[in-house]
Amino acid sequence: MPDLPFSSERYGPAERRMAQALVALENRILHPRPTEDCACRQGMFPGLSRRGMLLGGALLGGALVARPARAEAPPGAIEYPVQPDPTREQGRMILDDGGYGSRSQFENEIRWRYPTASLDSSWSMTPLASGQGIITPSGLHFERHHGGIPNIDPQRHALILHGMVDKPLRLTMDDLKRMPSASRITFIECSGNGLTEWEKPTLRTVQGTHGLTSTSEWTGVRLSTVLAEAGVQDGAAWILAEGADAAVMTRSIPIDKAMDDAILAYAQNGEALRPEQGYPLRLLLPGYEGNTQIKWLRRLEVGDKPFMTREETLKYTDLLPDGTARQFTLTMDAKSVITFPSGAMQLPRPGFYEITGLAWSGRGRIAEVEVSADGGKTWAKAALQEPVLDKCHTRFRLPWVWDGTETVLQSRCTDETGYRQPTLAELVQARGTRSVYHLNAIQSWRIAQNGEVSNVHA
Ligand SMILES: Nc1nc2c(c(=O)[nH]1)N[C@H]1C(S)=C(S)[C@@H](COP(=O)(O)O)O[C@H]1N2
Ligand SMILES: [Mo]
Repeated sequence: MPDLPFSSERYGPAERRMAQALVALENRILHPRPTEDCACRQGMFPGLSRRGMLLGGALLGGALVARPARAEAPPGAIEYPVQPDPTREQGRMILDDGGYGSRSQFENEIRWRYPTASLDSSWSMTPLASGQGIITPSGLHFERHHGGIPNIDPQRHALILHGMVDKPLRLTMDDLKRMPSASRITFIECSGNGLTEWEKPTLRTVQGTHGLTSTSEWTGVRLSTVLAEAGVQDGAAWILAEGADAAVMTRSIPIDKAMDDAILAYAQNGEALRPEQGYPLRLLLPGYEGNTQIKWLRRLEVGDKPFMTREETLKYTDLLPDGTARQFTLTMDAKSVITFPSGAMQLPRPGFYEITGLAWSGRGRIAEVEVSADGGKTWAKAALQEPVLDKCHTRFRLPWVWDGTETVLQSRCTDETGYRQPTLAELVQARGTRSVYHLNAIQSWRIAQNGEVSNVHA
């Protein structure tokens, strides 16, 4: 395993091992790039090996993976014979898939598992490089589980609301679905997104450096509706949210956020939540760090102060140079990244490319994205693709002609509050070198003379 140059106190031995394992995993997943010149866009992307798909889907240390019956097809696809000329024979019949669709057997993007020591507790990352528009397919939404994925029967699941309320409630899934519903499209980002990138450019792909964020349309009941039903008492200021998984994950949520735009979500992209996203019920807190958005939600307790759980004292705090720590850093700062071209890709030759990527902010809409094609010396305004939504991934685009010389691509965004994404140097200046979470600095991709794209600190 390569020895990574993680020197500071930020990484303990366990984190160092994890990061090393992740680098090794990423290397094994990626096909060696074909050496010949390739004019097609397809050839610009790093290949996924079938072995890589297995590794990405599961594993570290020989664990067996459940494979579909027809093992030749990538996960989520069914293998069919390819017709020599599809205009000369009848196509296959409908409902061959049992009534629930699958993707093309030629598409093989998958989530990668972040190799934590235990298989029960890990992250998986969204393949942002191949994403289009702003919605993440449900099957590619990143995951973070502290105690595995519980399998919950919705008939037996209920949400308890108690504490500083006039009327404690026990709500079944049916009760919740009878209430007025609300939908919104919003991102979730784990505040650990990018944690390997503080000191050295470490992972090769944008999936590795930025894949702990995804966007879905979420539907459920506004938390304010349920709180109004229960009657919040004077002096209430925080709400404890608790999950029904083996981690019994708990976080304290300010009551203002609960009253503002929090949703008790039971649906994702038009269907029930995926089990990995918290089926049958999760707390959705637009713009807040992922950890607060409790999945498999079973209990809400209204109180007058934060509950000081493990995840807001030991974890999810940011140690500062003076020895104090930032705590309850709940709102995710504005961030952007170029997804094409991005790390481990190969530009076949000089000429026209459309640079594209994603920008998002926990504070509101993205107001502006600028792109630099000269390592930050000059910046051009990128076009923002509609829809540009509040607290949501926003797609940006900029036409670019590469002249074939070595250069560095960067993007930086500004949100509607005027906050602008910092450089890594500015972020370290403000936070010091001991933070793990909340890295939102500008990402740099170097284009080498031979067209290779790599992750650099510039
Ligand atoms: N009950 C429960 N809720 C949880 C977690 C968990 O382990 N258990 N992980 C949290 C973390 S750290 C993140 S980043 C988000 C991830 O949500 P996702 O898996 O739907 O992407 O869920 C949060 N909610
Ligand atoms: Mo997280």
